[in-house]
Amino acid sequence: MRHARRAAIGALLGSALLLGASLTAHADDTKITLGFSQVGAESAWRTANTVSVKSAAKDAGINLKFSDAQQKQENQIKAIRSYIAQKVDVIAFSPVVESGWEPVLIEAKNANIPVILTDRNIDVKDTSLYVTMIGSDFLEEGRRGGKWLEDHYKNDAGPINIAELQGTVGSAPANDRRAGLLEVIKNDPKFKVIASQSGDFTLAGGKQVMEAFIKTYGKQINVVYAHNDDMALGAIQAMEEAGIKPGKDVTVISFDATKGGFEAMVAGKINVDVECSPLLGPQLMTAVKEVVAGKSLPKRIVTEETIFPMSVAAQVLPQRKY
Ligand code: GYE
Repeated sequence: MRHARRAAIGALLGSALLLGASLTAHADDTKITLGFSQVGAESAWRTANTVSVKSAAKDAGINLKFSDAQQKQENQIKAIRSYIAQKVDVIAFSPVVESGWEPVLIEAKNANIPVILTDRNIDVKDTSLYVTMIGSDFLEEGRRGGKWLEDHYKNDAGPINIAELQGTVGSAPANDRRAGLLEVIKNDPKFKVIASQSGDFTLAGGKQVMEAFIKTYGKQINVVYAHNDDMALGAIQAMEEAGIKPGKDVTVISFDATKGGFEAMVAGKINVDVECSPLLGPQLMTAVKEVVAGKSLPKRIVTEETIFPMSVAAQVLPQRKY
């Protein structure tokens, strides 16, 4: 009797467990799987972007496959191919450079896997190769930096010599932040870009390039136009080691507006920081869900941003999220 009861309870428990298991399995089946190929871990911006993508995926209940391409396009292409082979529901990636994406995106299209671009844009003729692009308008950011510069020197006859620390060669933010600056200053001959080189968006790269600039141009440099905060911070180190006061002897313009950039502004070493938000995760997850649900999305989703001059830095810093 007791035995029979135990057996009955056992059977009941067993089927309950089975039911539970099948429910979980079912829930997992319905979860969206997103394959995301990140550029790398080159900057504070990138680290904040990775955290944003991972935590937004978790919050949205999306199964995220994440890979870091170490700033190499070939690694991103490999990652995208493996996501295609794994039959993920959606592929998203932040393209390290603008060109060379057609072949792999055609493969994704043929496999019926929608592709979403985040952060950086690509240069393709057939824009049906991706669903939407979520990220900043880097050209506008460059214009904002350029306009601040013009205004800052409006009562100065010049010449104003600019040394440019470029981001990764061929990347959308490097191309467009440069183009935005040149567009603004082109009609004002007192501004001259006397040196331009890539520091690959890293602190070490920015420092190294700035050391070389100082050797060649010394005191001729009036402005450092750094395509991101990490390179600006590296250039600041190089200037200080050479006895130059960043923010005073040399005007420093930077991009991203990370906490590190803000701290340098509070210390008087960066004069202006053009905001570029890395917190794209929530928007990306919304887009992923909408694509899977068959909704049509705008081709371009632009992040809202502003510009922070040094004078507001101390007041704004406590509210910065990255
Ligand atoms: O400005 C830089 C990062 O693509 C907007 O990449 C991004 C840029 C950002 O390494 O810090």
